[in-house]
Amino acid sequence: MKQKVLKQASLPDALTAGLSERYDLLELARMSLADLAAIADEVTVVITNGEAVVTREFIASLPALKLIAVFGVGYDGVDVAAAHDRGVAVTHTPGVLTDDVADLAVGLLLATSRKIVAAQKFIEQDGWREGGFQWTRKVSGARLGIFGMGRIGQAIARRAQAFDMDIAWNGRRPDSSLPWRYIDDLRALAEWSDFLMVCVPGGAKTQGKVNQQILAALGPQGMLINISRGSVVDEAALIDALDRGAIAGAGLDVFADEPNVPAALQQRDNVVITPHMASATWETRREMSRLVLENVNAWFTGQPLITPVP
Ligand code: 8YV
Repeated sequence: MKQKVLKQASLPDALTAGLSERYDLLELARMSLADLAAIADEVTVVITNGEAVVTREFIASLPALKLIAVFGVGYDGVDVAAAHDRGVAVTHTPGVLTDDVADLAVGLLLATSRKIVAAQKFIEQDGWREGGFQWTRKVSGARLGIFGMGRIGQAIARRAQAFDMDIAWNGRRPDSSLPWRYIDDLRALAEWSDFLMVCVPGGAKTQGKVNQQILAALGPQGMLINISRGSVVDEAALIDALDRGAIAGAGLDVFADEPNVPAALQQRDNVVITPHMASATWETRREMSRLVLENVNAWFTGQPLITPVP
């Protein structure tokens, strides 16, 4: 008999198919509370994604649970402490998506500073016949402040070096093995930066860290780019800063309440928005799927997990 695996969030079709081949894959979205209760003590593995939430209560409702496999590098949606309290392992998909996220970060940086989306609208709305497009802001040689210098932050820094950008960063602690200047305080980093790039993980420790004060420090010429989690930025403060011209613009792949994007962040020529798609290329989604499947298979065959959350 196939083992029961519970799919708790949306996953790529190919991963769903791969899981269904080996396991009895149950979809939470198609189940009633009674359905769930009926199989709760047979579910040993839950698969979730980077956006969904796995609470302590949900973990408690599955007494046989042993593994939560996250399709994504960020696991801030999972109550990891609750999982570990219960002896439930958590895995994620680090590494394989680093390049894509860094690529989109640079894309948003360029699109925001050079107003690429507004420029396209300008042509489409026949503005060009009336005159030239507004001038924009230079990227090459500008100052890039990176908040969070993990794998993704470093990949962004390496790309930014090719643009001769001056790079500094802030994070939990300095790291002398890195070639980029550490600035001890986020506010000071924002003050120094032309572009502030948010790369820290989501979760309680970083909730609302980019607040009104940080945006004020970034200043009327500064631009904010966020490819991490919407929770890191105080979205109301960001909208207010944009309304008042307290910052010059923003490039955002993530939002506080996805998929709801405040109307106040839309239709602005100084804000570029994308639908949490930084890791969504065919190549990377295939690798992320492979890693999820390998972790689940490792669990069921008694092998060490490939990419456990520490
Ligand atoms: C995905 C992500 O969009 O890796 C992450 O943490 O947020 C993204 O790669 C997400 O996990 C897919 O649902």
